[in-house]
Amino acid sequence: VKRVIVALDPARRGDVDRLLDMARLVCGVGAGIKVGLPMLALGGSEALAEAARLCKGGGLRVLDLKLADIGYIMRLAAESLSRGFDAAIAHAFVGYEGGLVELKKTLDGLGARLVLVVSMSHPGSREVLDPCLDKLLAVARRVEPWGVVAPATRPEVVARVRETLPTTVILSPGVGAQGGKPGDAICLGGADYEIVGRMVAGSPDPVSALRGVAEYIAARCPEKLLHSSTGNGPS
Ligand code: BMP
Repeated sequence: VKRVIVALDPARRGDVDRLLDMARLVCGVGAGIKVGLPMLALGGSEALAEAARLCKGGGLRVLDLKLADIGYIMRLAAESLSRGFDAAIAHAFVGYEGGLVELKKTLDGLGARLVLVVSMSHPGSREVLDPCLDKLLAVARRVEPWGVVAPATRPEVVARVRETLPTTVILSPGVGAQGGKPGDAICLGGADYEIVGRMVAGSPDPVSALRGVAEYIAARCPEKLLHSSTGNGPS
């Protein structure tokens, strides 16, 4: 079972093609790829469209614009940018009425799944998001997204999210460059996927780096990899 999603975040224009080429190699090894604002800013909507064509037939293509606006605007953004992606990420704090309910409908129409951010991996998440975690989880319960984002840097938060949302897919970023250890989110928190960016994409040998991360997780909790906790997670 593949559990590692690679984040493709170019730091300069020259990285765009390098990362898209690299993604073709890691598609077969990992669980999929994630692109977001750096790819849009440096590669334009063409680079996003190209990313949406990667990993066809195996692997998730996740669009991470972390949408946080009124439903109408999120709908316009999703309609023009999320075509071809399997999933798109938005912030849970936007709430249901006039916001996420509209985005979810739009994504349904495009055949893409919704993922909501309920907690983040950086230390600042403790200031506002974490004290509101119960409310954000309540939004998630109402919206019923396919997935939620919870921090690999704090597996205890992932575990709380898992407890509240037993059948929702959890994607956990923060592994490697941000200090999370591979396997913390899956093995200790019950996440379905770990998202890894720089640790893999910045390595001179991304395929080996990705294999290393995947094998490390598999050795830590082989039983978790055999059975997805949600039943609608990785297969
Ligand atoms: P890296 O492994 O290089 O730190 O990259 C992490 C990736 O996960 C980035 O694409 C970032 O946007 C995303 N991410 C995160 O780091 N923390 C969050 O709380 C939510 C994210 O989507």
